Amino acid sequence: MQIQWYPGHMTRAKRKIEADLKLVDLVIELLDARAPSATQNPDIRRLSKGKQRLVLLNKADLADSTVTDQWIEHFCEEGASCIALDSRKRDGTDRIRKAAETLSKEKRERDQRRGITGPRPLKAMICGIPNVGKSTFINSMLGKSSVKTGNKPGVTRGNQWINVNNELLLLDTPGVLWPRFDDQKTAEALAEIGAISDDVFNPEDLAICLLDTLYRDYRGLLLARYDITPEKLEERLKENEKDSGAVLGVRQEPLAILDLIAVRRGAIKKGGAPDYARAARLVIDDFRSGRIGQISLERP
Ligand SMILES: Nc1nc2c(ncn2[C@@H]2O[C@H](COP(=O)(O)OP(=O)(O)OP(=O)(O)O)[C@@H](O)[C@H]2O)c(=O)[nH]1
Ligand SMILES: [Mg+2]
Repeated sequence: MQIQWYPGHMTRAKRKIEADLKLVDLVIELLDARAPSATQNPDIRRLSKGKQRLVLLNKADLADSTVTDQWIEHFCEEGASCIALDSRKRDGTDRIRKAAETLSKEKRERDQRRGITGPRPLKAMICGIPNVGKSTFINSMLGKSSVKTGNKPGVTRGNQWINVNNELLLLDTPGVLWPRFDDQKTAEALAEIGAISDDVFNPEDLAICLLDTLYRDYRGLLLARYDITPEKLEERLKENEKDSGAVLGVRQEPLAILDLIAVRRGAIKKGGAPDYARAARLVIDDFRSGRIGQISLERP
């Protein structure tokens, strides 16, 4: 499956991020805890070189906590500060504030010594790909819903300063991706977690990719969610093989599982054929909202 998505507003947003980087003491980059590698924007990495960086693994409530711990270790080994969190809650805010203060202390003291500034608030830019939870995170730091959030990519459209208190200013930015995904595994993960507009890929193809990953890494959770026993799956695989013969190059299990999900959830068209498009959307939604379980798509 080929996926690319780089709408024009992202080019403008990237330019604005580049310009505003000069104004901040540090960059707080939100990654999705379920796919911390796929959700790292190489352009932002490049533009913010030389800036202090705090990595937040957001939506950790949806990810496999054992794998998240491995990612934290991985980022720490790289020399970054890294904290996992669920932005909809407020329990991580103190830790994050302290980490931001520690990271920017030296620069702010240096600026003051050079007479560039007097005592002033810490200024941090919040960046990350679309829908990763940047605005939700800012609201949690504020303790109230002040900036607009929404469960689709592209909610925030311009940079906006938020005064958390007189000591901390956060810059909310629009989610940006990069012009070409060299690796389609990255593009698939981005689509699976909802960072890419649902209009630019075929949900059935995406659901098959997702089911393939889940069947490999989280078989127990997947089969339990849809009441699929190994016997039922075996039976379905045999029926499908009889009907169509094995399709070369395509793993049969994800297809058979999608069939069984369609039946189980009543995603059936008039005439009795499975409604694959509906079943696919259902699986993708279940995954995105954590109903299949806590799942990580990538390991360090
Ligand atoms: N489960 C879970 N959902 C979250 C978390 N953080 C944010 N969300 C949800 O993710 C969706 C996107 O959140 P936003 O804060 O609008 O994301 P954004 O990064 O600002 O998105 P853009 O402005 O489009 O770039 C919303 O439905 C949030 O409720 C989290 O830690 N856990
Ligand atoms: Mg936003």
